[in-house]
Amino acid sequence: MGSTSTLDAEISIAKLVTDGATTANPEVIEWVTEVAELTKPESVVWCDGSQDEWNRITSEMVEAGSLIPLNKDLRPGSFLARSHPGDVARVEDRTFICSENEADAGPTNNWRAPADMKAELMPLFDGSMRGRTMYVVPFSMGPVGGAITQLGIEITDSPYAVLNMRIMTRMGQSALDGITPGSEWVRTVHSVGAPLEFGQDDVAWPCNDVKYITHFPETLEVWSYGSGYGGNALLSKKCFALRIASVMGRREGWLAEHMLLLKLTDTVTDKVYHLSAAFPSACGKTNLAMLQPTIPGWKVETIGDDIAWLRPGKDGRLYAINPEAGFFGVAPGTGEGTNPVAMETLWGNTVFTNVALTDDGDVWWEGKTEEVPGHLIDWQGNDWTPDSGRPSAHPNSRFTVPIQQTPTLADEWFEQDGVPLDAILFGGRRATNVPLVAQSLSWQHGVFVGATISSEKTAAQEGTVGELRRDPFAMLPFCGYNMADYWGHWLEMGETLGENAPKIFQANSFRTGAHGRFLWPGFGDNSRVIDWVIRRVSGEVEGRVSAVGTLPAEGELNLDGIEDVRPELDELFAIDPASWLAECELTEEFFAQFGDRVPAGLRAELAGLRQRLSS
Ligand code: OXD
Ligand code: MN
Repeated sequence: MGSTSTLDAEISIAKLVTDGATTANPEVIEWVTEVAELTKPESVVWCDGSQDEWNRITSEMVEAGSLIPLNKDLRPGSFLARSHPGDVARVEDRTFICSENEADAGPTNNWRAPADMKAELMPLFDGSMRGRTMYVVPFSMGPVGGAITQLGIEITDSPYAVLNMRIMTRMGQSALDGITPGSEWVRTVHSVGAPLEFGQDDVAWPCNDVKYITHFPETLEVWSYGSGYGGNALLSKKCFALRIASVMGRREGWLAEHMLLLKLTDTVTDKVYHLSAAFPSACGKTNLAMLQPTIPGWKVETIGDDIAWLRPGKDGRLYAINPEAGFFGVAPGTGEGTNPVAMETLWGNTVFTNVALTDDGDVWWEGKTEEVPGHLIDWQGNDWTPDSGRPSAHPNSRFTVPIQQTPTLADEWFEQDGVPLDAILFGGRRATNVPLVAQSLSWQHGVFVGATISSEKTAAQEGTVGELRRDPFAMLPFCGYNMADYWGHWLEMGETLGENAPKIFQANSFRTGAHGRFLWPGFGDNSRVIDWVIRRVSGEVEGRVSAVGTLPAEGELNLDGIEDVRPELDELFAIDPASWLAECELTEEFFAQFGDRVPAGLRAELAGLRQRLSS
């Protein structure tokens, strides 16, 4: 009797999957059926990415109290979501790389054996979608059919995740049609872990105290449980486009990077250049992605703000795409003064999460405007006034917005096979040592520079102020395999590219002088740094060689209009051998945790740096 009803239930779940299926690919149907049989949803929806679907899901969520529609005159087509207060950010301590061998995950990742992790996860996913709709979300990272593009499917029980995936990826039927029998694609499963048993009422933001963000690089799978938030739930982003893709890239000879991507046009010669840049969080990455130059002669256009995939093209150069289709940006600190382009981008069609609500049905966050509203509803739904003594928006509150709304979007975002890269920039937030800009002495030296990126801890972070936090290639939480092997892969890419390799630079606009005063104005004036970088690439300027790289020679950095910075130049570019040598000790300690997997080339670079500093 019992086994007959189990069989009946399985048949009806399989029927739920096949009834609405919009593909005939048996591999997809089989996988979706397996996940449905495990998670036991009430219904299954195959998403097509259409406007109708968007309208239907947003209406259902508004009806259910999970989305607040914003004032249609002020912010058309836009919504506010408020998360559970315990589900507001990525959970790095619950993020796991489940490679067969622990050493392949490396010392900077949490590791679990794949079989052990599956054994731990399956009971949690068993019935986790009861009473909910299971959405099947096919998506393309990059233009469908492009040379660098990859495809995936996210199964999720979160309609909030579906809406965000529609903004962040090319989601829908054409992606699904690209997944053909035998082709490679990434399988991702997401459940908020909040089944609705026996018709129980839902809450506005379902999630679970228990969270798992797990990656299976050998089988190209992601399983995420318990969180509805950002990088934990939009599995195309950090999970696929960085952690899984970095492993695919190593296997197949390309790179998945935590980099923004810019198009730069010299308006005098019309010559076009492309630059990608890796920055740890809180180092002005979004502002640089939407840079408004303060010097004439350059048009700067946005291709990407967070992730770039880089692959050698037929001509031997390194080509780049932004695999994403939207921005999932941090709201606080984004304002008319700091990033007018982002503010214009957010005119409508935006999902806001954990920002404050104004009395006229618009959104606000700290830094949006200089004038602070007299009354708001804060991110937790409570009344707020300027003397409440707490921020109105969560510090990690976000906007999700289609990239195509960016006024500075480059046509090259649509480019099927990507753009050729001329320069790669590594940034950090360093009060000391690191000069405003330096070109690496070779590709190998550039990889050493990327591998040793660091930021000084600020008062907002745990640990001692001034202590260095290493964030190699800004990939510390995002590299899906052993970080030392990743450096090795970068070195191999350099060998493949040879003379065609982009030039590598390091930049730091956070150097301070006496009393912690910033020496460089930053923001739009970073166009002056980029101007020098490109003039180095084109061979227009010579630079001067120093122990840590090639610096701008006297007069090469364009300071027109900010002549008051001139007296700071010595300090901005000062290289103090003693403190650099002390930093080399720390680099040696940092490398030591990777044991003999550190490529010999990087050890040679450390030795070379010490020698140059001592001579
Ligand atoms: C992001 C991050 O959200 O890097 O982009 O954490
Ligand atoms: Mn990021």
